[in-house]
Amino acid sequence: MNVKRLTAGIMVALTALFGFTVSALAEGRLGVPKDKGIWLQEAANTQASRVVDFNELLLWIITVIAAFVFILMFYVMIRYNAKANPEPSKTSHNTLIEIIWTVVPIGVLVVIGFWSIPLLYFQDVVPKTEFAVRVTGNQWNWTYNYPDHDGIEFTAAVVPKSAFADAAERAEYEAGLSKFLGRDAKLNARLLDTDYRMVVPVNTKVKVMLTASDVIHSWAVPSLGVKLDAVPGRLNETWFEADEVGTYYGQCSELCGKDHAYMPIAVEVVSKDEFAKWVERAKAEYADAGTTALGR
Ligand SMILES: [Cu+2]
Repeated sequence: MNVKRLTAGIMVALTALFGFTVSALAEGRLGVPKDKGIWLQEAANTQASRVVDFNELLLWIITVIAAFVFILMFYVMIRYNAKANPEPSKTSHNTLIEIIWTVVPIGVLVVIGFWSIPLLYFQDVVPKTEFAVRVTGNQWNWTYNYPDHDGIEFTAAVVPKSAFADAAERAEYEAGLSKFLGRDAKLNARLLDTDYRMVVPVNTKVKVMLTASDVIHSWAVPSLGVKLDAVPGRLNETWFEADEVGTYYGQCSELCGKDHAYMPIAVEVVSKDEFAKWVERAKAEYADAGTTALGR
C-alpha cells in the first residue's frame, strides 16, 4: 500500500469537501507555512521528509484503531443494550481474547518503534559536520555565532508587523537584509522574517549547538526537520543539511515569555561559493563579537 498516495488522495477528498487548501509543493524554495494549510510543512530535506512520512504512518495507524474502537462501541451499544439483550452474559474470562488484546497492541508498538527509533537516532546523533553554528536563544531573539569562522556573530530579531504595512519601512528592512546577505533580498513572511538570517551553505552538514541566555527556548525549522530545546546552562547539539538553496522559516517553539510568538527563525541556504563570499564579508563586520551565552 502506497501510504503517500493514499494520504494525498484523502487530502484531495478533504479539499473537495471542505475547500481546504492542500499545501502544494513550493515554487523555488521557501520554507514557510501555506495559507490555510492543514498539513505539515513541505519537507525540504531528508530529515524533514522522514518526519513527514512517519507522521503519515502514525496517522494511518491511529485512524484504523479509532475506527475499530468506534465501530465496536456502537455495535455493543446497539446489539447488547438492555432492550435488545435482556439476559446479559455472565462471561468473566476468555483466554483467547486476552491474548489478542495483549499481542495486538504489542505488535502495533513494535511497528511504530521500528520506524520511530531509527528516525530519533538519525536526528539525534550528529554525524561528521563541516562546521558548527552556536545558536543562543534570548528573550526574544536569536544570536548566531560561527566559531569555525572567526566567531562571526549577530543577533536576528523579528521584522515588526508594521514593516509589512508600510512600504518605506519594508524597503529599509529589505535594504538592510540585502546588505547583510550581499545580494537582493526580499521579506517573505509577516512575523517569520528576521532582520538578519542564519546563513549556511547548501548540501553541507551543519552542527547546531544550542543554548539560551535566560529561559528555555526551542529552535525549530519545520521544513528542515529540526527542533531542539535551547536550555540556559546546557549545550544541546543537533544538525541539519539543506538540499536546496532557499529561505527556511521557523519559530521559537518553547513558551518563553511575553514575546514568544515574536522570535522567529530565518535560515538562508546559499550556494557554497556564495557562502564563502558571505563569510569573508561577515568576518570583516561581525567577527569576534563573542557575546553568546556560550562565550568563545
Ligand atoms: Cu523563545
